[in-house]
Amino acid sequence: MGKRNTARDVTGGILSLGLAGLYIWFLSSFRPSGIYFLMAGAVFLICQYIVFSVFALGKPGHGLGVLLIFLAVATAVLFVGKWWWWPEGISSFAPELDAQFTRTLVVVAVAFIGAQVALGYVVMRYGSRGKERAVYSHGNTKLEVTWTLITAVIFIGTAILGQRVWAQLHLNEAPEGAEKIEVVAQQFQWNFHYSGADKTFGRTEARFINDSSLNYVGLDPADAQGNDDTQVSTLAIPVDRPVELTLKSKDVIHSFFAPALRFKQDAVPGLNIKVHFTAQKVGKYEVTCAELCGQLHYNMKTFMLVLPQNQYEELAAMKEEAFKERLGELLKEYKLPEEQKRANEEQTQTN
Ligand SMILES: [Cu+2]
Repeated sequence: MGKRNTARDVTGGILSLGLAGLYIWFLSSFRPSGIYFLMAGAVFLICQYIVFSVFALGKPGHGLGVLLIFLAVATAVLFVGKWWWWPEGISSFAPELDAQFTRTLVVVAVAFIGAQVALGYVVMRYGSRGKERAVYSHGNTKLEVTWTLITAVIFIGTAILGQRVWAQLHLNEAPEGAEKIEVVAQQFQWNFHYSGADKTFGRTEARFINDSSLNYVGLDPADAQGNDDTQVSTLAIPVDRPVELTLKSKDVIHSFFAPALRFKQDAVPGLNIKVHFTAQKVGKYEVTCAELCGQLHYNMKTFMLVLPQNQYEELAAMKEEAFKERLGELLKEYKLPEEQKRANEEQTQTN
């Protein structure tokens, strides 16, 4: 790089940082979502590419190399900054799962940044306008054995570290006295089946399923044990008590995902998949379908109310009509964590 290019380098650097600042300001003040988020990202990248191509290191061929390095670092910054991150964890295993998530992310980040920076460097040094010619190498067995071994140790190591939480959630039986709720997924809604005051589920069968008469789960009208059962589209569970869900699907594969619980499990037609967890904080949380299940998949979402135990017991013992009415009231009463935060902020502002 010649001396006469320094001014160009500095100009390029300042322009690029300015663009990045503008981009971060735009994202944080307008919080664009979906297609607008993608469009803003594309415009930003194109502008950065132009800046790099024209100014970076005073050589047009270097633009791509610098862009690669910049992108790798910018990606890492987005993760470290945690601007788009998990909501607060409310399940007993959330801290362990978050620790495992961070460990995995760090390992992947080291590999990703290392590889992208190396690629950018090679593009700059040996690209079509670089001065040096690349030489062919047939590889180095010792090096390959070394990094394959290192990779294997790291990946198997992280898997062993994480398997305890995994087993606890998916393989172990639910603890004695767990509250049982059946979940029946369908295109495109969640149905939750409660056993009522007798704590015994009425018999269900596919031939009794009738959406127009609101019998989504297929309760057998002839079974007396089902008389006090309730079918609703919002999940209500007690706080600090193990809950066992039985996940079923009527049509295609869906996936029950409650980000605040750090919990995700597929619902597969023909299978009764039992899972269990304990929620530790009262409130209203989001539940969504995490498996692309059809045209209205995006709309397959609902809420989970984590209720104080006495409030839950009261609700769970109610007959269907009263249950639904009370659930509607509770849904209005409780707020999502971000709604609660906003309400608190407004409260402090008016005071
Ligand atoms: Cu779905």
